[in-house]
Amino acid sequence: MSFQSDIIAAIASGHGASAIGVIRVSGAGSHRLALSLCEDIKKKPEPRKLYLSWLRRPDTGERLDQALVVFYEEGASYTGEEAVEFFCHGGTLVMQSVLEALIALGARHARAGEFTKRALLNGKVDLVQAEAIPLLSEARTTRARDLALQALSGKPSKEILSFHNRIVDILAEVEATLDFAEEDGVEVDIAEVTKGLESLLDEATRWVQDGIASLPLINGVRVAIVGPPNAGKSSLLNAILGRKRAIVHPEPGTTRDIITEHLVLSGIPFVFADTAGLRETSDAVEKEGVALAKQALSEAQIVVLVVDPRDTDPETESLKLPRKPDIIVLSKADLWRDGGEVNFSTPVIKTSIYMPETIASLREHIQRLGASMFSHAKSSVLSTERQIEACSKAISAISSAILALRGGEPLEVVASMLRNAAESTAEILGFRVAEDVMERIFERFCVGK
Ligand SMILES: Nc1nc2c(ncn2[C@@H]2O[C@H](COP(=O)(O)OP(=O)(O)O)[C@@H](O)[C@H]2O)c(=O)[nH]1
Ligand SMILES: [Mg+2]
Repeated sequence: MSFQSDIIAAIASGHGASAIGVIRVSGAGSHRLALSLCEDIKKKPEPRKLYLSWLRRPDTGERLDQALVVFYEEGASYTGEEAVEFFCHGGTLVMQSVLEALIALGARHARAGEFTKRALLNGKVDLVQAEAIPLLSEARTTRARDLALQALSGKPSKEILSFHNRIVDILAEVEATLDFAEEDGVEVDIAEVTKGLESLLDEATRWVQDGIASLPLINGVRVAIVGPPNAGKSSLLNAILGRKRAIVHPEPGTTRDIITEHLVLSGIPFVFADTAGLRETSDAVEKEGVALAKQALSEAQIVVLVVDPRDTDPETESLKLPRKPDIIVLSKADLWRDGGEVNFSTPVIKTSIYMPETIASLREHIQRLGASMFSHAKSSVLSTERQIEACSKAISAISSAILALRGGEPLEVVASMLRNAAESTAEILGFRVAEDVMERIFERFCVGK
């Protein structure tokens, strides 16, 4: 038996042995395809009911598992298509054999994210909701989970859609003035339009600010550990993590690649990056490492400069960096005596990997810094960098439209800027705008006549 339509199948639960493993099948014809594996379901199954059945490959007669099977009708599944889910025993071989049997029957392997992509195409979710799904499964903190759940709920999408509609309304007004320039009584109120756009601008600006403040709570606050070679950076990362992650060696220039590690400190996720020691070098690989270190430094939200005060003056070293460090660590404190207090505006912490209390105080300091930088982030309408970028494009288009209106530029110019703005907000939700704008304009057109 083979099925013509594009039925996709995949193991939907995590890898490795588990109590239960889920296999998802989606596409028109998936019920019939799945049923040909189910020995115990004789009649047409009712949707959304669990059926217990032995699974047997029809082509080889081989028994694969005893599973719970649920059937979803078109329009009432995750993807919006006719779909089936198998709750198998969670053995790797079991799940793999059931999947292979489905493939042999005519399904094909789903591509990454394809179920969600189909859900998007079938209007089950918009792009903001779709993007919340990986955020949710990757959430490391309750804050990240809350933001993802909020995005998934569709509430932010509604706000974005209403924002988009307000732009389209204003655009329609401007377009109407253009279309009926000769007729009486059709003229846009410039002051009113400008006011409307200004309030949109304020709102979008707030969204972007909240989004930027929230992203580190999802992706992790980036902490770059930088400093000269042999200062003890890798040892410090290991000590912070409480396990040996980075290679530590007395020879300078050991760390070349960036080593990143996630760590949650009191509910705030951090991504620590151990970097190659910053120095001039002729070694090609080390040079790459130094370039990567500089990049990590520029992308970091918190920069920790590590120096062994016996070798390096922290102040001079600090000045060499492209940006001021947030914390200066004077390392290997077990090997030196205090030579008087250092007087910096930057907080200075003395550490030794052999003095656990110094590491604890460094961790606490980093945690507090992260909390002070990002804890104010409230719930955010925007939850990914892509959404923030698209919203920023809308902001600049709206700003240009306001300037054009103030400068008395032709309405055609204003309209084209507003069209750009509407396209950017539509991009956040994942739909094309041209059609939509046309429809809205057409609606008005009819009413106006
Ligand atoms: N005594 C002492 N030695 C340390 C300390 N931290 C690092 N070292 C040593 O300093 C050398 C360089 O350390 P490493 O972490 O590789 O430095 P990096 O090049 O900055 O990453 C190694 O031999 C470490 O064992 C410390 O707190 N106390
Ligand atoms: Mg190192």
